[in-house]
Amino acid sequence: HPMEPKNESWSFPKDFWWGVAGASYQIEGAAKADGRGPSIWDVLSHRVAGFIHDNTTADISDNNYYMYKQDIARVAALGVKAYSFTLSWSRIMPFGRGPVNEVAIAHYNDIISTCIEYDVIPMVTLFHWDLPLALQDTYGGWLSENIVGDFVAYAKVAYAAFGDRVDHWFTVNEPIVFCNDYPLPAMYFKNFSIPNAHQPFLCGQSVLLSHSQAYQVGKAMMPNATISYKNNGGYKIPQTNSSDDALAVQRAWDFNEGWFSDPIFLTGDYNAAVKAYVSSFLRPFTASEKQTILGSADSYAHDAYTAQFYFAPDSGVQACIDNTTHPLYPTCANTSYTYSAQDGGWLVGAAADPLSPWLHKATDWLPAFLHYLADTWAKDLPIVVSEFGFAEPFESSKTLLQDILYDPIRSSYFHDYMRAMLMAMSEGVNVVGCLAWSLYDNYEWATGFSAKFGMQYVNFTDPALPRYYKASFFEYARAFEIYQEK
Ligand code: GBH
Repeated sequence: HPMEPKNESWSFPKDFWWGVAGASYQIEGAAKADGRGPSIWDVLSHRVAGFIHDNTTADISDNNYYMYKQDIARVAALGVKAYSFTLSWSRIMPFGRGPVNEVAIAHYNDIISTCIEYDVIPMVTLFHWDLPLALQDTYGGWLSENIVGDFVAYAKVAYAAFGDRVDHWFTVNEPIVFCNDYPLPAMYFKNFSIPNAHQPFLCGQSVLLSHSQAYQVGKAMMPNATISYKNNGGYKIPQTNSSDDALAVQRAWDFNEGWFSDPIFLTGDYNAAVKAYVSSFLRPFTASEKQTILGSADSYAHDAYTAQFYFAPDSGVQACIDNTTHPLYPTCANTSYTYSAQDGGWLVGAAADPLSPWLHKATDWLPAFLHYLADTWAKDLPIVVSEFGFAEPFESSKTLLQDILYDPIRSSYFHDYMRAMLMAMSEGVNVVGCLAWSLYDNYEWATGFSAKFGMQYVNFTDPALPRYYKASFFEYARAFEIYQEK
């Protein structure tokens, strides 16, 4: 990776795009409208007792399905250059495969035309966790390689319908997260008698095959498009300089980012650590599959929110054992890591369970993080920060509108994030765009509506669901007023 200073002016180049992101199930609502088929998230939110922290569903959420025109207008009004959204697979293909729902195609066509009308670049993700229920019921969803053909067929429908106007595509969002979510709650989804400990890796295998084939098909249909997938994970910092802690950090990279990025960016196959774990139960990739997987991305896209400290357990970093009796998947991925914000002097976000606050304002580590991604995987490919954002502490307990709209910690997160990104760019890291999560408060998966990532507040108690800009949105926009080359 050539480390020539490329950007000594500490400004974003003219063609740098900064945007905002949201995802289908989290924002659309209209869960039963216009022929949408159910997804696994309809089951998780409606049927699985205790699964959603505040017992809410996303049946209505931001009602973006009906309010997208004003949503895009509000984003454009602040000068935002890109809008990243997801297609709902089960809206387009209600059964995950077979008939295409033309009403859904017309809907997304209008979202895309509206973006273009407002001079906002549309960026499309094909899959952000809301798997068509029919595919889960029929063959276990991502657990089965049957999904590969169905995903590629769905991708083709999307490319054919939208590829004339959409140049930026992400196949899947955060496979580390949705694959580790297997097994799904056993009472609510058919049990295919696959050991729990194997399920995440069967999913990972299907993802690598699906992504890489969808990439090839996409490039054949849209030679000028940029196609990638979204990685995720915090920067991993060793707690001490011991060799055991260094091993713990490497283990974490290997079983998280490296699980997908090593095959796609480096070798066409799993890294040695993952391979040792999966070889007894996963078939090896064929030579031609490896060839398809290797290089199947035009950029390195990473959802880069935060950083965490990692350390080895007292017993040292042990070999990963295929423990099929483990109640859940064995956490080969994690060895041990601490969420202790004290170690980094970081502010802690309100994002999750107070016992596992994964989100820290660790923007001071971002330059090192971006260098690591560039040196390890991206090499000469551009880097896209495909999500980043912060949940303002105590926001949920505020009652006055003026207080809700004043979010100084999220504002300083965005401000410092921009500066840290510029620092890395000044040192030669080629970041071409960033997408802030999120355009407004939305359905935060298992946390329901209790964690808020929005740069706009949505009053969910008012049926009109009015939107209001928070201070952080102005701060984000201001960074580009100041730092973007004119
Ligand atoms: C993103 O994932 C998602 O793409 C997006 O949909 C989501 O709204 C956004 O983050 C904000 O959360 O609670 O300690 O068990 C970021 C990666 C993976 C981080 C799951 C939180 C749960 C950690 N996320 N993780 S914990």
